[in-house]
Amino acid sequence: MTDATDLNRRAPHQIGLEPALRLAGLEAFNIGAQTRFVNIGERTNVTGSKAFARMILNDEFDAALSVARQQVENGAQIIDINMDEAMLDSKAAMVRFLNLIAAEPDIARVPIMLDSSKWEVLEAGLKCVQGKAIVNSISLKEGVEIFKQQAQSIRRYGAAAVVMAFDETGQADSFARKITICERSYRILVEEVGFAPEDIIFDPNIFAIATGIDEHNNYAVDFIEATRWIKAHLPYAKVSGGVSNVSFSFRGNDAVREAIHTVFLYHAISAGMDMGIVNAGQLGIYAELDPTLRERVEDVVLNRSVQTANGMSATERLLEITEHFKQGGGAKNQEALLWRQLSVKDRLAHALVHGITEFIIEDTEEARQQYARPIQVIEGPLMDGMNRVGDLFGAGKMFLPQVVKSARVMKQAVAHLLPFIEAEKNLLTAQGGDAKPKGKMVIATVKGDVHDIGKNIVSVVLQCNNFEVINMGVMVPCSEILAKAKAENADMIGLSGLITPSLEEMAYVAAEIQRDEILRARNIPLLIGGATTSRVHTAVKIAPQYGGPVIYVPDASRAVSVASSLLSETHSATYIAELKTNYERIREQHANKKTQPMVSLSQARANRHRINWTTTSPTKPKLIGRRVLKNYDLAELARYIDWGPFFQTWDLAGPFPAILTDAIVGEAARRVYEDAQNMLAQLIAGRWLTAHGVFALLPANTVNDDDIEIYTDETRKQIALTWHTLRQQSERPVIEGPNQEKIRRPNRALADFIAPKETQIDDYIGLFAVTAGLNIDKKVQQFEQAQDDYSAIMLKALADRLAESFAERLHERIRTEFWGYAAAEQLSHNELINEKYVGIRPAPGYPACPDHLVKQAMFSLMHCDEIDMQLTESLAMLPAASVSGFYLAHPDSTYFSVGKIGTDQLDDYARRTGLSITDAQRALAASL
Ligand code: B12
Repeated sequence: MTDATDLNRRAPHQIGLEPALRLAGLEAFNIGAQTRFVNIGERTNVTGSKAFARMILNDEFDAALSVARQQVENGAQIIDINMDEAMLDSKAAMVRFLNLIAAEPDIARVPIMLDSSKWEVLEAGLKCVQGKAIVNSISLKEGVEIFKQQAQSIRRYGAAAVVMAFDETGQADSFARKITICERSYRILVEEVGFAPEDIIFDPNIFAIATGIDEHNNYAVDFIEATRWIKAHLPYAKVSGGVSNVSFSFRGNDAVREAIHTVFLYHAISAGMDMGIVNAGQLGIYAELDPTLRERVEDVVLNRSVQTANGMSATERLLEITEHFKQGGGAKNQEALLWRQLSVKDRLAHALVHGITEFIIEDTEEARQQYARPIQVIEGPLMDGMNRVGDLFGAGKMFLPQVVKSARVMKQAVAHLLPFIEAEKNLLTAQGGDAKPKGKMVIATVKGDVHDIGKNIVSVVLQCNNFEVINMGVMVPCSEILAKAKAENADMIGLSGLITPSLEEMAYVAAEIQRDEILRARNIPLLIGGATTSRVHTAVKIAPQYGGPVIYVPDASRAVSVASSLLSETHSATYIAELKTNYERIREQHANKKTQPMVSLSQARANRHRINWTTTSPTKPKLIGRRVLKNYDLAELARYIDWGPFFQTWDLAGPFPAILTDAIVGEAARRVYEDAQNMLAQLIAGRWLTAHGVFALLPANTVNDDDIEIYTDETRKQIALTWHTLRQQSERPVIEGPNQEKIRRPNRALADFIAPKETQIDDYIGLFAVTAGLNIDKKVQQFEQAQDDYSAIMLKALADRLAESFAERLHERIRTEFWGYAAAEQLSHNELINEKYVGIRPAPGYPACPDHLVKQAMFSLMHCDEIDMQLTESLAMLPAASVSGFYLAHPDSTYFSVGKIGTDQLDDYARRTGLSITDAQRALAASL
């Protein structure tokens, strides 16, 4: 073996900066000697995740992106991307996915690990990835020459490399082979290729242990020891590995696998392992593992020889107890109440972490009697428990529904203590003993917007983390938000919104804060969140209105770290400075962004979607006119629920029903789903909500290219409503037709799907508005008064689901019954969700019709007031759980995105609608 000092001498000169593995996505990420273990997200890997592979194979890149996003949100600091699947064009898939990621700043901020066994895939990836990536992997497998060529390329592309302990004779499985190959690779790379040693990441192979084959027993030890050796002898090199391999023999027993990963990492990290591809959901806390399990797992991982009377091996001893720990197994259930034997402090912590309210009052009372003052119960055990919840959430080890449940436990405990605290309030004030919150935020959904859930979730999560939150509710005018922030001496203002008109209101609030001397002088931070907001919009449109910090916050979990950074005494200044530089860069990138080539409106119209109207005869609706459906059967609607978006509300990403068995969020998803089913049953039985709907089926024709005239009756003389649709103006791609001819994709407008007046064909259109949110307030208030935000949020989420399922069910009845153009249709639940029916129901605000204005005319045509639905000044609908839209029946009709439009279309739209250019600009702001 080489003398290590030899290599040490060749270590690069130190010029001030300690050499670190300097990676970057949009943001820099340096891994140096002091960096703690770096976790690499493993779920965007088709070989490791069946769900991800399915998405890619089905061309569902949007869903695949959400997997990447979720990993980053759950704390992955690097994401590993692998497209090595036999049925795929791996190179094309890699390039496409990387390009999609590049357009998502929330994902692209972290560095990418390009993972493939094919060099051409890795190189294609290197060509399009931004920042400094890692190539996973190269090795001596195909000989020195190829190894050197690949390393030189990687060096030219400026990436780092994972080097497998693999040579011409195979993969290294013993300590000796691992270190021999790593050392040889290191020498070639550093001395012959000129590769920076800090850019080398060794993967000395993690293999499965406890397989029953004796030769495998030392695999974990070999890896750990090789890691220790590499860190001591190969300066600046890093060590990584795929952790889940180690526990492969225990597939199907997540509890034991988790324990093995935890123990293995504990020892490997102590030996110097820098990073690993890990499933964060399968990691526990070493110190908290069941002692018997930990000991037996440790015997296996460290290959300790154990002396037992019956001569059992370490593996057999572990196997002996695995059934007992199997998740959901009987033994575990029997143990479920063992925590009741803990001390009261530990019981409170357990209840908080596990969201159990069952014993919270009795435990809080017991604690109160032990402490001198009731406030000490909050400051002591309860805050300790909540801090633990905060840490676990921050580390991606707890998920949103669980945290909201923890908050419910906390609130109930605090509610129990409040009367006692009140009773000694004067005394307390004199002693200055109140628990001091970390900071205070005034949060509101902006004027004209009714979206509640997102903001409430953020409030709960911040409160869990000891921030004081003043939640002003929905539709709050700017002046009230500013006045409240001053009156409360708030440290931060938070704004939320769901629909595009709210974006403008947010920019207005920012400008008003700038105008307000007091708030401006205090440099009060403004946090922006909600479905339509984005980092780019915040940087480009909102932040320039106000000189203080303006921050886009994508989700509740991020809200805590943002708020903490903003208020941190030590690093808020750096944080704000970095933020400003970051947003400045986003503005520059946005300004320099290549705009998609556009065609003129007349060219776009000439390239419309053409329908041969001479061969088409629209079905005349069986019912022409308007129909009101009051008190719709909730049980019927429940059967039509699409559960997919429900999990999104709870920040759990993944397709339904696969999410219920997902390795990371599966358990949290199952629980929240079960709670939803229970509440749904109660809600139906107790008629907690009222659902009303209205629809109208009317004669219609397209006029002047893009306008749909909707007539009061079959004479088609009197216009009830003209819908001014918008047309795609981006230059459309040319594709190959069925006979290899070149076809340009059309520039669509929804008006293309209705027969033009000049064809003299009698065509029809439908309009609808449905709500499932009537009378919700009473029950929500009951929950809130009982300190039960979890149930309040759950009820709103269910009302939203029912509103959407009402839209689905009514559309089905329109097709089969009221209009009857698809009378024989019989589609399954999944087919409905996958829109396998004929026709569409575009809703104003959705991408095919981004203009919200038409809702005014729709509401008056359908007399929505009769079903207690209203519009706000920003055209949001009340109740919040409501949907409105149109029905188009032609088989060609399809959803699309209008995208950006040109000024010629803006002018034309203003002329057609009679709006001023300024008003038209405001209405179409999101499309300009
Ligand atoms: C579920 C949903 C609905 C539900 C529920 C809406 C509701 N009551 O809130 C229903 C079916 C009722 C609905 C209706 C409509 N919807 Co809708 N809907 C969605 C969907 C699919 C998810 C939104 C959601 O609830 N997410 C979950 C919550 C918890 O997330 P969130 O609000 O974003 O909050 C999180 C973060 O943003 C952040 N956050 C939020 N606020 C704040 C504030 C601060 C200070 C901080 C720090 C953080 C923060 O933390 C939260 C928790 O993590 C989105 C598409 C999407 N994928 O986002 C469209 C979407 C929001 N809907 C849209 C539209 C157009 C509508 C309708 C107008 C359609 C129509 N014509 O009927 C109506 C409007 C309803 C109304 N009352 O006016 C558009 C809005 C864009 C636009 N052009 O305006 C979207 C974006 C769809 C799209 N791609 O076009 N919708």
